[in-house]
Amino acid sequence: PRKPRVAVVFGGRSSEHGISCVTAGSVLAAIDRDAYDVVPVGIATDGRWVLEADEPARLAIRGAELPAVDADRSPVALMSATTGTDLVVAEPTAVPSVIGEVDVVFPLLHGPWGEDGTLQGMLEMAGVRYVGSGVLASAIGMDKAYMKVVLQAAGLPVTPGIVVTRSEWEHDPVGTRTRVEELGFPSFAKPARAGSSMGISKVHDASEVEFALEEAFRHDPKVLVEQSMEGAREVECGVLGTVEGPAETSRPGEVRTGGDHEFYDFEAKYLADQHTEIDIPADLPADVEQQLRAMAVRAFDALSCEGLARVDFFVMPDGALVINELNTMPGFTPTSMYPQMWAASGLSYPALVDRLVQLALRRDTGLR
Ligand code: G1L
Repeated sequence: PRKPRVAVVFGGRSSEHGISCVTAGSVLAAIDRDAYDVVPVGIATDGRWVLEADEPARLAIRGAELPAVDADRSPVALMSATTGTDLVVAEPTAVPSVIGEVDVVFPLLHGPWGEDGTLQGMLEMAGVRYVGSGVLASAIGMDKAYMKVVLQAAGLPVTPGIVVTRSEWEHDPVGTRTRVEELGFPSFAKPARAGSSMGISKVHDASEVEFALEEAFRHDPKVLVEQSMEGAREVECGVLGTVEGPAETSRPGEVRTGGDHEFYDFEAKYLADQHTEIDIPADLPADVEQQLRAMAVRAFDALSCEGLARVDFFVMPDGALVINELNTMPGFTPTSMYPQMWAASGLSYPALVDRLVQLALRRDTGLR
């Protein structure tokens, strides 16, 4: 029988274009070529889908320079191996190179419009299996405000917070300010939907509310203000789906940010920053680790996640656990937290990639 054809789709029209390309380079280098037929598909920053070069090395970081998809390469059309549906229709004038039927898409990006769930929806419509969470979990995973609602409804401990919209701030600045003050200081103002940690700032007192909200509104008209969990440690946990039965968890890892970094920012997260130290496995009492791992699976299930998720916790000085957030599309280079936590749990990066593709191949598309 022919090998399953895996399309690694990356790039995209989001601020995380470069990170996505670097991640694709890692996946392309690690995926088992004896088991799969691999096709690299790039989405340029202008939204064009192209057949990328199968050269993992080209997609590496050079100095501080992030790689990008080459929009001048030939346009590409993907077709579902199950339904025969064309996935991408190039401009009418372009003659796309049809790469043939695709069995699985490995979507290494946020949705084509910078919002998650969109690409997953397109794949659902066409009947193509894909790695990772479906439409709903991907969309919730992208919206910190809805994520809190869902986690809280499942009885999981979350950081107290409020949602502030730009229109509320414009029409009722006094009322908005009061709500932020009632939440207490210090707090964090965060864009509710953003691919990364950009636009987040710490609000130490009432004098900083305006600046923090304006800064966050630059990224999203919906902002979440959350109490700062002072004195908490930041501990993350990898969750990985199984073919049957409950999802599995990795050993947890701790993220320690240096003094001048008020939060685990974009740079620290993606570009191996000197100010950030990671500790895997995290130094936690056995009972706290056990509780944290059980809670990570509950969070994964609360959002109906599939495939994988990274669940981020605050561990309070008394050992109490609070969920900070869940990421359905975590950093995924071999040095990123999620793959590192699995490596420390006995699952190598190539084995992790293979497990995710295998889970996707077994996915029920509802067809046939
Ligand atoms: F497909 C997976 F496995 F679900 C998946 C998708 C996306 C894993 C990790 C990611 N991560 C990224 O795409 C990114 C962090 C490089 C940019 Cl959002």
